[in-house]
Amino acid sequence: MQLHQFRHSAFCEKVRLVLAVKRLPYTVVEVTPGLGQLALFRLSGQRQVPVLVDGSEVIADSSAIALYLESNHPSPALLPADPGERARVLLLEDWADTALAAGCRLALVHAAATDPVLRSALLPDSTPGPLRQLVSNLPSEVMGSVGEAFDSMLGAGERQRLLANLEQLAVLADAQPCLVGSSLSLADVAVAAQLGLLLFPASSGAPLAGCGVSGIADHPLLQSLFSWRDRILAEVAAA
Ligand SMILES: N[C@@H](CCC(=O)N[C@@H](CS)C(=O)NCC(=O)O)C(=O)O
Repeated sequence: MQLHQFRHSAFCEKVRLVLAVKRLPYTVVEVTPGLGQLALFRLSGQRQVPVLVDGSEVIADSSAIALYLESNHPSPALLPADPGERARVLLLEDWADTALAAGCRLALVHAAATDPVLRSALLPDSTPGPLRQLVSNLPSEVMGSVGEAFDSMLGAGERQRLLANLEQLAVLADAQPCLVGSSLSLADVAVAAQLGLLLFPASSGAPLAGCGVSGIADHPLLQSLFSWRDRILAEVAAA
């Protein structure tokens, strides 16, 4: 199988985690934003990553890919057999992919506007050195006003809502090792993948690993949530 991806996309991380749990071998095709997405459009009829190619099958969208892998490689299962638990997993997956994803993405973009290390590290690996340098050296006055523009997108209310939801998630993760039932599910994988935008895990490599959105990555009430996330990633790696 081939996974067409952006390395630091949370939706691509979600698919990599599903592939790892199921111990499926695959190769990665790093898509260049812009030009590379034209080729992706020709391949899949749309321009977003992730896209999985399995022989003649071309599947776009992380949830569609997860369901495809679940039906073709059912063991180990990431969707519970019990209908009630399965419904809770699918609802949590959808929340992670929509509201949580939007909040995490805006929080990260806002943080990158004011943090040159984060900004440069998030550029695709194929970015030429001089351009990378230029982006990281953008004057702080310019980036400050970009930060203000993002402030109006991620208003105080949005940030408060993200924080409130993360605090509830921390309570849930403190109460039980997995979000639904007693074993790892697609809900854990989808949530863990999005949390990677707020505090980059070790697998992001230098210099991103350990970097994150200040005020969230270092929030005292959320430390147990990030530890839970690290435990989920360790469980996937050991699968
Ligand atoms: N619902 C999709 C969302 C995928 C998505 O938002 N992909 C982003 C990267 S994180 C993308 O390809 N953005 C480029 C674009 O929209 O042109 C999924 O679950 O896979």
